[in-house]
Amino acid sequence: RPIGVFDSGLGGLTVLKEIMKILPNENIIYFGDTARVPYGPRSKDTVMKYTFQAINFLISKGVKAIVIACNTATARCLKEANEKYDIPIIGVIEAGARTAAYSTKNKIVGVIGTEGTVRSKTYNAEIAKIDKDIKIIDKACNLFVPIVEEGWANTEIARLTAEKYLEELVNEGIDSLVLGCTHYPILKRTIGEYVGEDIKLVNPAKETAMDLKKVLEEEDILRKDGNERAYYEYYVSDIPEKFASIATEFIKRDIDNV
Ligand code: DGN
Repeated sequence: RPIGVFDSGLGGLTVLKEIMKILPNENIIYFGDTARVPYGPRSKDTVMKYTFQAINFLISKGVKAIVIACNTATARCLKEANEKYDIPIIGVIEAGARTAAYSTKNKIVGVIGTEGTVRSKTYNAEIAKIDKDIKIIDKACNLFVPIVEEGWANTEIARLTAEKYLEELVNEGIDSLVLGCTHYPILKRTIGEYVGEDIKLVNPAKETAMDLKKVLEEEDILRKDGNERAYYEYYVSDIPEKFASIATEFIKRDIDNV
């Protein structure tokens, strides 16, 4: 049976990419709610309603486990999803929080994400579970998502925007920065150039893929090396005009079976 990967739109393809690398044998069904993106500014109830609809859709496709690749949806309703459904459902925040908590040396961590993610304080709570002495400086970086979708990740506009949002975090002395939104790994170079080499950028997608592997092993539902190649299917609730260009930017490979 396949794995389901869900995101509010196409940003979750950055997470899918990491899952494909770490679990190359797994069949995957991706669902992006492109008709209703962004989830960032929406209320908890609305994000939960949309997320449960997405989970129901993936379950109707026969998935054995689900990754909520969206930080906003994870922040708003991962807990509720796990209470409601029987199959394993994991989000992206625990993995990102854990990586940041173990990588910081001076115990000052930056967290950036959408309004919904930052307001929910889910990263803060997860980091505090590991080490309550870690100081967190968080910031909603609302312009990053449209900048990435416009294909401007490596431009002067992106650099100036990064400076505007991140100056305060750098001045506060963070030594790790969680890229707490699916789109932000695309800005890694621009952000890295601005904050400098001494600040570690944490991409929760990588650790999430490792977590997924662990869950599949524990549940004994890992797909063993088969003769057949893994298949990937993509579903979206709307085909945006710029679907192809945005999708390839996120996943760096051709997208078929949409
Ligand atoms: N996928 C969302 C997230 O990771 O928070 C970003 C896009 C959005 O819904 N605003």
